[in-house]
Amino acid sequence: MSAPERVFIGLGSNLAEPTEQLRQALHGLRQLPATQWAGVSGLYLSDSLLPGQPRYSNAVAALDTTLAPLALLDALQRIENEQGRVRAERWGPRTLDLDILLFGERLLDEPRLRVPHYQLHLRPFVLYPLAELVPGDFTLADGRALSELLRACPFQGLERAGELA
Ligand code: PH2
Ligand code: MG
Ligand code: MG
Repeated sequence: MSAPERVFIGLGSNLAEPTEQLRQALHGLRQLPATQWAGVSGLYLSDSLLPGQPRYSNAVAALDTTLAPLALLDALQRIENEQGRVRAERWGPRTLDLDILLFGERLLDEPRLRVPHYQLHLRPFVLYPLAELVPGDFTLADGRALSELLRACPFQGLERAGELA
């Protein structure tokens, strides 16, 4: 059997009691096959990147998995669908968004999946929770130091609102 890889999942919700959606999603993540729980960040609240939408609840979870990347993506999309995700418009409000941010040391550029997540460096609601789960000198698979990404992406507009688990 292949060795497990550490993956980081970004969770987001801005509909139907967003923080409860995240808690329910964590439950779903704990049930994934071939996958061990490795931790979750605190809860973060922020305005949507798109104006006029409800505020978001966000967090990042860490998992160790032997699933292949696209099998993990399928499983995450099943959890999104189970929690009532409707794919009406790109970047529309959503009950649950589960994004694969990092997948071990892999660099993936496939039609369904780009890893590291293509906008990770622009999103304080991803970078700051991620930083809670890794050592201070953490480097992404593409060589970028997380400390540099944090320096370039201020904690602006972000509110840390306690623990999720
Ligand atoms: N996700 C988006 C668009 N805008 N804004 C916040 N604060 N948090 C998100 O997760 C988010 C967003 C599309 O994925
Ligand atoms: Mg998504
Ligand atoms: Mg997203």
